[in-house]
Amino acid sequence: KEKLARTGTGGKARDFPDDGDDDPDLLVPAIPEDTPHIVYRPLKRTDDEILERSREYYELMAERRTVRSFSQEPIPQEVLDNLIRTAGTSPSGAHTEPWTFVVVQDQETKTAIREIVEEEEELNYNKRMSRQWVTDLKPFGTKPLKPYLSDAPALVLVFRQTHSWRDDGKKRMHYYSEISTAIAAGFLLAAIQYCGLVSLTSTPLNCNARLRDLLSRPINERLELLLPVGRPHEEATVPDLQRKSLEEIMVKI
Ligand code: IYR
Repeated sequence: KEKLARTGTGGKARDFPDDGDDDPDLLVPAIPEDTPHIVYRPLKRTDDEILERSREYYELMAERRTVRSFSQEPIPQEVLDNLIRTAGTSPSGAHTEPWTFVVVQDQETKTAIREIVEEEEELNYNKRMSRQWVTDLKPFGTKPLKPYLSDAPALVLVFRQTHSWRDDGKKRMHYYSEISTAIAAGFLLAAIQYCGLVSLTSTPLNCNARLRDLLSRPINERLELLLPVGRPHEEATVPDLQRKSLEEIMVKI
């Protein structure tokens, strides 16, 4: 009855996540059904503290800028570990944690990534992207040449796992893997900003298969983002952009 109630093609409502096919021997949740629920009582803060913290966090995040020119100064391994730990605290559909963060510090691998991305971007800018798209990017000064990919001390490649496998070898569904991975990437960008480093939110077009192979990732993983992480180059500049005002982005009802 529940399935019939969903309208549209194949009995599935639009907005309904891919929920797989019911396998009669698999109607056992991937996480134990009898998982206990425990009391959650985080530190209680006063309204004044909450107000002060909301202001401070906004001011910190408003300072974040995408940087396209990086210093080669290395960053401590423990910092990278903590950034990825933070990204891993993100919420996810049915707690599937559908992400893998590949952190590349090895110079040869960074150079190999740069070569693949530059080769594809050359085609993107000259053939695959529309003239309108290329025109719209002009104010940002982006180019097919990407020195930051070999200069930045670390590259974080964010992969989305479309599904995984249970211990018994059966397929495990990853519901809402796109939005879950996007939220985790947001946590990561916020953590990078909080600790005082910078990043570039890049989405290399058409590089998925080649980078997945280079980094030996399995076929259930898809590259969503490539983030150089480090300190800005001393001469780094950013375009003088303004953000939309609160009134433009918020509707109060
Ligand atoms: N991926 C290309 C093009 C690009 C597209 C958008 I939309 C941007 O905001 C920035 C760049 C590149 O990295 O150059």
